[in-house]
Amino acid sequence: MTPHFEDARLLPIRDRVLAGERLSFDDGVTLYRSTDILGVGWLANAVRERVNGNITYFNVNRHINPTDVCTASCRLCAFGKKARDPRGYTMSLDQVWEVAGHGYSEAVSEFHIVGGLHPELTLDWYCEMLRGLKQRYPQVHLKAFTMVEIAYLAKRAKLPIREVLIRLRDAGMDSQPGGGAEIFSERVRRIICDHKIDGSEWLEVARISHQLGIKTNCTMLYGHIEGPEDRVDHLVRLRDVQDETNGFQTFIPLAFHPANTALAHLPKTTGYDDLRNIAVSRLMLDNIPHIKAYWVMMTEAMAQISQRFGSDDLDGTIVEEKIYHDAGATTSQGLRRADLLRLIREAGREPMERDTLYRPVERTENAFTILV
Ligand code: V47
Repeated sequence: MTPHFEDARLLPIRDRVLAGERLSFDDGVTLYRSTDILGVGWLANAVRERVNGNITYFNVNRHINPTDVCTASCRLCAFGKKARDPRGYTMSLDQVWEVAGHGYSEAVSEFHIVGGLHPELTLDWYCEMLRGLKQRYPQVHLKAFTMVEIAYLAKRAKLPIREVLIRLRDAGMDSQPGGGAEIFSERVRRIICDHKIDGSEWLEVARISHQLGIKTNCTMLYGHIEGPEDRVDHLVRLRDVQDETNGFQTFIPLAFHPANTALAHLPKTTGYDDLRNIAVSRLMLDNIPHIKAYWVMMTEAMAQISQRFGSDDLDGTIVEEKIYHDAGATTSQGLRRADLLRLIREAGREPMERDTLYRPVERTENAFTILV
């Protein structure tokens, strides 16, 4: 049974979605311009249930940000600090290893590790950090370093991207998070993050990671100065790379949080736009298996509802989040496993704890087993 669509422009798109056909650039723009959120959401939910059934995934993870010192000064960011800024911090290796252990008794299955582009920390330092983590927490998956950090380390070490990835992988990097993609449009990028690698370079690092067998995530930062065409262009460029490599596991739309950034005059995104981004990305990214509703960014309430608008993953327990909280997020720093279970069950979905590679995890109180 299909619902009544208020927006007649959605009808040909509905036919293509139900026939399992790929949507075009223009379809994407139409979806973004439509205010028929229930129509767009219904279509996205149909795809979500086709791809992931009734399951909503989550994991038990911990974020680690070894430093917020950053040579870039992106207008979108409230996290990075200049090397001379007394508010900045850089952990020693011992501190990283110790912080990683806070909450370890809950049997964390993933460390999510990202940080600023530090002018002095070397590739060897990061390799030693990974080796030390693997030695101390051998069963924890290390999801570490955005494409931006990889490109920066390669530049500083004067090594090819591929070589840097191989060294990090050999030291223990198991996969990579999807951050730093922002929005690929050069016009927008020049304004919000002109110190970062450009969109083509971001995609090229991802391509090389995938060729080496390293799975990654991907993101899009929306709700600043981009338009619907910029969003669709971003999604289509990710979809094109995925056609080549099949290395992206999850897409995470990230709502811009303006507080404490150089773009603090911009308004926050609305609930409508947050839901629409989940839904449109589910519809456009027909070759990426998972759409994550990052609850820190969306709020727990919106992340929960988004499970009926295209998302099938709520991320994890996180424990200590810094990037969004520096930019004014009022959500909690972490959730307990029981909280995530409740958010999923009350939406009528079936919770499945996963590891970073989406293998089901079986858990006793303080330990877990990955079921292959
Ligand atoms: O790369 C930075 C964004 C990203 C702001 O891969 C901001 O599983 C909003 O990538 N307002 C980091 N966004 C977060 C991220 C992520 C989160 C959860 C899961 C995964 C994953 C990845 O946050 C940055 C940037 O795009 N960001 N500053 C800000 N003021």
